[in-house]
Amino acid sequence: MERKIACITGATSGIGKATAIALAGLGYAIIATGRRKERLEDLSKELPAGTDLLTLCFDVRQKEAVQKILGNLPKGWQDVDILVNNAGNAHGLDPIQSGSLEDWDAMMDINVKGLLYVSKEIMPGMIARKSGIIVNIGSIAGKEVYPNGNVYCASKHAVDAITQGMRMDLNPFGIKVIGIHPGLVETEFSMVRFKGDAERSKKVYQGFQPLTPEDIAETIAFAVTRPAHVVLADIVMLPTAQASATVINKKL
Ligand code: NDP
Ligand code: 8X3
Repeated sequence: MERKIACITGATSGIGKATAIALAGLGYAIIATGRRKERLEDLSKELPAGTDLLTLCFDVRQKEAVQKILGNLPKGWQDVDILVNNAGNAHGLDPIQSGSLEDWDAMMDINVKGLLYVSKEIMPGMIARKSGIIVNIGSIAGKEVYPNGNVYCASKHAVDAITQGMRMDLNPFGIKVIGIHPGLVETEFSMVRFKGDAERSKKVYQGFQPLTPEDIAETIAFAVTRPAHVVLADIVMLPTAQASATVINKKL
């Protein structure tokens, strides 16, 4: 049987790494991307023995690098069956009047434009083969806006809109497009948002049980293994203690 290939962006930590492990567990050959080379090199030790792995080190903001690397995948790696657009982060949590241009650029360039650059390289093969699955990692922040979330929420609302648009435009080609929108998942996300402030990051997940990256990965694995005629189009996934972006039952 011909092997199936899953490409996961942002596979060096959190949800992306857990997804690489979960899909490798289903027998997929894995293309794992990210900027941290050492993390990519270490990934092979965490995947099931015998997993075919291709690691690609690049920044999704760098349009030319994305085109060069994903547009010229090595022989045997070109027919990507599943693309998981996961690379992304929040940068800062500030009122709109005091947010920084650097943070705004990072969120729009990585979460929105990076997802588009990557998809642009992978979609043609799926269209030609009339098959494929694209999983876009949105957020509860793409369904609601919360105080100080402004630009991060905008970037994730854009991911939600792009996901809906992809589902329509790729519909004639039998390509499934799945939006996954998690609430609070304990990863390196808050360390990035709060620029390495470990105390502040830890507090985000205190007093309740957050989701784990493995919870999300398990759901992605379930979603991509539905029968050919079924698409789980849009999944909002919250910790039980979370009722909305802002309503969290914390027992502190
Ligand atoms: P992590 O910080 O643990 O992981 C983020 C991943 O994205 C890393 O692998 C990182 O790799 C990669 N990444 C970030 N910036 C770039 C870039 N410029 N180029 C290439 N890769 C990049 O966070 P999560 O696992 O939590 O986040 C994954 C996705 O899930 C994001 O899209 C996030 O918005 C979303 N999400 C997270 C939630 C949460 O509560 N944690 C909830 C809802 C959605 P590297 O640094 O090596 O480049
Ligand atoms: C990550 C979840 O609530 O911090 O997208 O925006 S939240």
